[in-house]
Amino acid sequence: SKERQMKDANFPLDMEGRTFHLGSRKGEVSNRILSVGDAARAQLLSQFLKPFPNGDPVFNMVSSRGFSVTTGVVGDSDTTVSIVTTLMGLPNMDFVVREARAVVDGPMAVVRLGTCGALQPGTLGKILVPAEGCVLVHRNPDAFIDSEGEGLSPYLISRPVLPHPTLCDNLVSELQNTLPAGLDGLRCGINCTTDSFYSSQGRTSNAFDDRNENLVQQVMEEIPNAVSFEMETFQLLHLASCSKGTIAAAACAIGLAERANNEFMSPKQLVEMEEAAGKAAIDALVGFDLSKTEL
Ligand code: R1P
Ligand code: URA
Repeated sequence: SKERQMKDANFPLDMEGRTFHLGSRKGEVSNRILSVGDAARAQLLSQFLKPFPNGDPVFNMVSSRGFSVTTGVVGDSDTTVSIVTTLMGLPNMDFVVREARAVVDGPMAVVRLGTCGALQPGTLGKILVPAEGCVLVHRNPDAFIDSEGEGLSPYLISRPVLPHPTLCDNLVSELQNTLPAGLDGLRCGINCTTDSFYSSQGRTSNAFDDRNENLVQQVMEEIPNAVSFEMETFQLLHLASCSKGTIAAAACAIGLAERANNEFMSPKQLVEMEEAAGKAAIDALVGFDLSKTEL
């Protein structure tokens, strides 16, 4: 609750050793984490987690900030996975990765299963995998200052960060096995993480000065193999690459909305894909050798 007494302003923990935002403590989070955006996806995929061999039930908690952690054993294995709801955007992924890292001992593997805007024609409903990397597309506020912004680009595109190659390969082969359309159901390329669902994904609005009418075209010209727009993967892959070899990360996202023709998946199709891709992501985590997080 809000009344928790915290200690250590540099990395706050409460008196029970719980982190400030994710709200978990040692023993509650597995070394293998499936990060999903929302509570409904976490709930759907918790069907793949079973009670612990000692009889303890599947662990579940929701923090005061709305993050949830569900930890259990996968199938007949004795391997645990935690499903964490990461909510939306770069700062929330930062909380999840840093605060999970703080309460887990040893190497970690994290896979994100999200939804995304599908950039390539004909990829609505496919799973888009940033096997070739992930860039950050973000608004450049300086460009919007009337007196000083002239000549500055209103949106900036970072260089790509890469997923962990073995974890990403595991994910692709599990997806191939699990998706109804097999290989046809997925497309690999570059993902673009953005700092807005709206402006930096090229959604236009009369309510704001966004200068983004040509942004999708610019992204596709600069990154011809861009497959998706979403809002967290860059932060996950970037932090993993800065984790001193302790975190392996990979990601995939369901093409929920196709940008070229403005089509949306139906809720029923979305649940089917979440279930298939979620199973694949969990199996990819279970099959990953944690001693190989270092690149
Ligand atoms: C925007 O609607 C949200 O959907 C995508 C974006 O990354 C953003 O978080 O992912 P999730 O479905 O995982 O939330
Ligand atoms: N998530 C996003 O970030 N963008 C989309 O268009 C759909 C889902």
